[in-house]
Amino acid sequence: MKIYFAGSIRGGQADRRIYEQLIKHLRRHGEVLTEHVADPGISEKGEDGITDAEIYRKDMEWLSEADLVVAEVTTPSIGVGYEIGLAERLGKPILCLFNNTKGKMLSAMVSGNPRILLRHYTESEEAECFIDDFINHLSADSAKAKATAGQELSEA
Ligand code: 6K6
Repeated sequence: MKIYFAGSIRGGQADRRIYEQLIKHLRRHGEVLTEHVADPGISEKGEDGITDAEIYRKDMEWLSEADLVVAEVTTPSIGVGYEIGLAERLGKPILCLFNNTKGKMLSAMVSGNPRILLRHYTESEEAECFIDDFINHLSADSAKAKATAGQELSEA
């Protein structure tokens, strides 16, 4: 399973530690394509010779190949909002996690979107349970769809 994790970088890295924990947890379910989001030096890394155009191209490639998207949306970020919008357009299952304890307001473009599964949490352990539920339901749905398709083929 390929997982695209989105979290604020230039929007602010106040929640970087929580991204680190969530990414570590997501690794139990599959390959996290975007582990660098929790990298402490990431906002300065563009200076290593990787251009913004290359970052954009690579991230769009990863988003296209991802099976699902988990976005931590507590710190508002243009990049994360863009990724969520594109993931929706590509038909990817999306879980957004919002930390209630930080005194932030969530954009209505996330909270009002019926195609996004939004979960509010207070502790990272709670967010991890939401991740497990989200991924386990998706896996169960896909197993059911495969079984139905197999049955239809054998009846044809
Ligand atoms: C690493 C190597 C070279 O440059 C870097 C640093 N920049 C980024 N690397 C990878 N993905 C990025 C980078 N900047 C933004 N993103 C993507 O946008 C991530 O997937 C995040 O989910 C999202 C963050 O957007 P902003 O607007 O908060 O930066």
